[in-house]
Amino acid sequence: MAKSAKRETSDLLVLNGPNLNLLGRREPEIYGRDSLDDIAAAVRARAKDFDLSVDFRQSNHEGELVTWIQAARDPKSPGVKGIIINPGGLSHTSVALLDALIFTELPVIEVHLSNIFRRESFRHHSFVSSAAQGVICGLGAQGYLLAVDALSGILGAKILKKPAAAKSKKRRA
Ligand code: CA2
Repeated sequence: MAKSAKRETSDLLVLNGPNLNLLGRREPEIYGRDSLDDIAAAVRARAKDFDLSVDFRQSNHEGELVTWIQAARDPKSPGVKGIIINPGGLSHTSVALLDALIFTELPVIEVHLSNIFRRESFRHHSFVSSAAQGVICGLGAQGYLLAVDALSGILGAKILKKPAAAKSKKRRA
């Protein structure tokens, strides 16, 4: 393959489903005050601690999310090592997202800002969960950071720098 045709890919693909672009603007009592851009910046910073790069995306369209997930396994763009996904409302409806995630054979962590089990019963089931190695819900934006920690552990990523919390704990010991 010619050098110029080689596509750069990130280590972690972080996907966000419908309406998550509205974060920080409505319903802060459920979803917190952080915007999606705030969360993206925090995720990139956390991943950097593990020497991992991040491709952070949001779409209101199921098909677009499926296309992005499929591309993560494209042999022409190898490099995606794991997926973090908050499928939004599609969690509770989308077999297509489930199928696409299974197809990638990549480790997947599913994240929800809110505790879906304390909410309406239709939110208690997520189709995506059966493709996920782990599911984090109810911890707000911190859930995304915990998902980065979990994936870095799963991937055995070379830890160049430890997260600040771990560093200060070590200093106290
Ligand atoms: O808790 C989560 O992260 C959810 O995935 C969020 C989805 C919801 O349908 C899931 O059941 C749980 C909703 C995302 C909508 O986000 C908004 C943010 C601000 C204002 C309005 C919607």
